[in-house]
Amino acid sequence: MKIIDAAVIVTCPDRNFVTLKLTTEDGLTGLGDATLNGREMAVVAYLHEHVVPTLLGRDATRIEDTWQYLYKGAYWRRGPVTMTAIAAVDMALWDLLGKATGLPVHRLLGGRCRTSARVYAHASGRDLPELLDAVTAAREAGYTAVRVQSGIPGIPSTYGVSKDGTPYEPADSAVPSESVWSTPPYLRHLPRMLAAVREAHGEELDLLHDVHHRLTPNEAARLGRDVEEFRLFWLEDPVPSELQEGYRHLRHHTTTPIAVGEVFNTIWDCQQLIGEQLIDFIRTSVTHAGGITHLRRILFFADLYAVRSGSHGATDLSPVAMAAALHVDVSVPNFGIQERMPHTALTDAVFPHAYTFADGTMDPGEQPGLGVELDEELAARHPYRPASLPVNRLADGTVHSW
Ligand code: EZ4
Ligand code: CO
Repeated sequence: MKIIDAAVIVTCPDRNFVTLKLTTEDGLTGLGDATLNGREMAVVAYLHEHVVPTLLGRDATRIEDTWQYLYKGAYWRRGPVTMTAIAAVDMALWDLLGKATGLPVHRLLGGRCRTSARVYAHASGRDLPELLDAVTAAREAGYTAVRVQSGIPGIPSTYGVSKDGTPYEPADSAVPSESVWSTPPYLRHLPRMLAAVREAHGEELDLLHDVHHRLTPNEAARLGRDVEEFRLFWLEDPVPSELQEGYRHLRHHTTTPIAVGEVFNTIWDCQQLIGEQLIDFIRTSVTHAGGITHLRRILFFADLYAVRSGSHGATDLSPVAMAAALHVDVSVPNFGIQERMPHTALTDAVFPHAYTFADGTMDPGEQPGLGVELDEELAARHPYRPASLPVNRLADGTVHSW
């Protein structure tokens, strides 16, 4: 099953997506997501210049060998651009193998371990009443787990909160916009916010919260303790994770479950966090951590240490990635939960897909391969628009983690 063509398709159906499309000599096509939010064209260049020429003529069924070739063979290893490019190839090869064998990818991965994948919704509000309404809407839509974020008194704009009712999209400007941050009001606000949500919505709903890398290990330890009584499902990215040993301090001070990993690209980025049992959930995504092949390697390693999956599922991962994540979710033993931010109707029209949502869960479906197609004509009518993630500063101008 020789690869005879590799096309890189960039489209912006309400937001930017990069898709790799491989074609084999028998006319089968496989899709992979290569979207790296705010750095799309860097991956496009990597694919065009360094990956596509090595794919032509290659046997599409040699998935592991192709992964090793692109990773070890490249000499320069790791990093988001490289690993996203490798991920796209890997996803497309699994898609092709599924189509060639007539099997959905989850069956190639060993078959279902569960009926479907539980997902969590995002709920946000500029203030608490708006947040409580958003949680109500998520529950009415069937979700049993909700990520809660709200505006913080004293801070002009906050990460994770949508503006004027439109779906949250942080990549809001060609040149990065700037936001302002202050940790003390946040640390005061969060326990109050969670108390209000518990008061209004009771104890059964699973609650998650994303700190987005903004605290020091000691600030995070204090926050973890302060919110223990609200029994979070997880506290996400409390500390910038370049400092893996920073999580040891946090871990020793709180039983609040910790989720980390959406910015990781390889198993080596989370080796210590998992091996020392410093986290409860690993959030590596299929697109940014080397594809289905490498994500499974991370999850099997995590299973040894009772760390469960919590795959990143923001709108900046395309429907191809969502499908690939769901095939992994239903087939790994240590699935935890899957993030879901619904794509717009236009994005869904560009990427018609077999996966479905019902009763707070998603299912990859039973179509051969990943179960996603790309409407190239519609995609071409929505060309790339540069968009960057914001940069964050403290009030005195110091650059802070966003
Ligand atoms: O900010 O995917 O948990 N989800 C997140 C995301 C990230 C974006 C960055 O591109 O933190 O919304
Ligand atoms: Co996050």
